[in-house]
Amino acid sequence: MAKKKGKKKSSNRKGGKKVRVDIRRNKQTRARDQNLTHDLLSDDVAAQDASNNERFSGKGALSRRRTLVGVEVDGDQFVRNVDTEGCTTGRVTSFVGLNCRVQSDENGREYECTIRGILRTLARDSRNVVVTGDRVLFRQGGDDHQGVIERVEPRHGVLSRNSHGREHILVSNIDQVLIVASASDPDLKPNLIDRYIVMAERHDIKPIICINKIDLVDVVQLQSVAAMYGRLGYQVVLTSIKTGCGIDHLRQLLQNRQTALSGQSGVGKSSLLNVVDSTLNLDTSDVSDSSSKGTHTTRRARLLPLTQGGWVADTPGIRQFELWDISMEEIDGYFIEFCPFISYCQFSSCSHTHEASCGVKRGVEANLIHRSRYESYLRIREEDIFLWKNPARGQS
Ligand SMILES: Nc1nc2c(ncn2[C@@H]2O[C@H](COP(=O)(O)OP(=O)(O)OP(=O)(O)O)[C@@H](O)[C@H]2O)c(=O)[nH]1
Ligand SMILES: [Mg+2]
Ligand SMILES: [Zn+2]
Repeated sequence: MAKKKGKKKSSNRKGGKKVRVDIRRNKQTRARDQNLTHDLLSDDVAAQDASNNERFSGKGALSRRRTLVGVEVDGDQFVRNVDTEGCTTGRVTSFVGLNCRVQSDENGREYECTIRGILRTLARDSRNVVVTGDRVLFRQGGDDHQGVIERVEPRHGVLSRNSHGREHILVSNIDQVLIVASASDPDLKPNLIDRYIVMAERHDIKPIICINKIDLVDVVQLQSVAAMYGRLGYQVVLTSIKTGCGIDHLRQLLQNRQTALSGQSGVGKSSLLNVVDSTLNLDTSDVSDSSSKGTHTTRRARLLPLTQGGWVADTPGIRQFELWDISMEEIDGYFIEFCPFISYCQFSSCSHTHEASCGVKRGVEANLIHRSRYESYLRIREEDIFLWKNPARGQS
């Protein structure tokens, strides 16, 4: 079976380990070669990068090294040992400029935190030192509402996208993605649902499909599409904020989980969250997304606590998510029902498009693979080819 997706990462923390690290800031060339104010105003991620490149001393190209003790997790993340005395655990809920907001597990209060410099030094990628959704250990500062992040715990369920050829993590520790579509106004688009499923599968995050505004149609019309996803093993919930149908079920699905919401503008994501938890009070007439469609300018993710327990991530970047970080060759691996058929393809590199002897195409002809799903596959590939030929479009 030619399943091409990456292996799921499991946390594997073994003993302490000493590592020697370079202290980066003394290796910079010229101080203040970036327009920090402009970056801050236009893009908080770029501003973080800019601040990392700032040089505060006049020592030129001197390099310092320091030994740290900690634990390497899957060879990917280094979790340094910290004196936990006086530290509190918390969750990063958003970024404000260069600081992040952390909600304390201990008292539920929000703290504005800076990031300990050594964490930037240790990070493989300066963009992802601390991201929304991170579980952190922080030390309360002099002011009642301030603190310093000392350590970032190993992440799971990371949603990211490719930005200028580098991974940009939008939000971490996501347990599930709620893919919201609407039965009507805007019309139901299974292709869009499939794109979001591919995104969820790519990141090893459980997708849940929510079809909203069912008050606008005869529910019988939705049965075939709900059954199609149900047969694939995906959970489907049909909802309406007008009739209240499915809302209890949705509330239950979101409880005590960290959920990212995805879906086209206007399908009712904010409206649904408002009825699930009336304290959220989200703006439901926000159409700013449609005007900035395709520009990928918004990079800030926000994590909102639910009264009944659990968190929801409202991320403009996820809403407009396109499959920038997925290569054409791996797409078939994320259509989970294709997998048994791929082994019947004559060529291991089969694209399941024009090849004569293709297991997937035979599966479609025998109605074992739903035609709508196969068409989504073809469409995603086509768009991918377009991006490959027009790489500028893939930059965000
Ligand atoms: N008839 C009907 N209308 C709904 C339902 N849910 C939401 N709406 C309406 O759909 C419109 C858009 O809802 P929003 O909640 O703003 O949609 P959104 O998905 O958050 O949109 P963006 O924030 O732009 O991404 C609003 O006018 C809502 O009142 C529903 O179940 N039935
Ligand atoms: Mg909204
Ligand atoms: Zn094939």
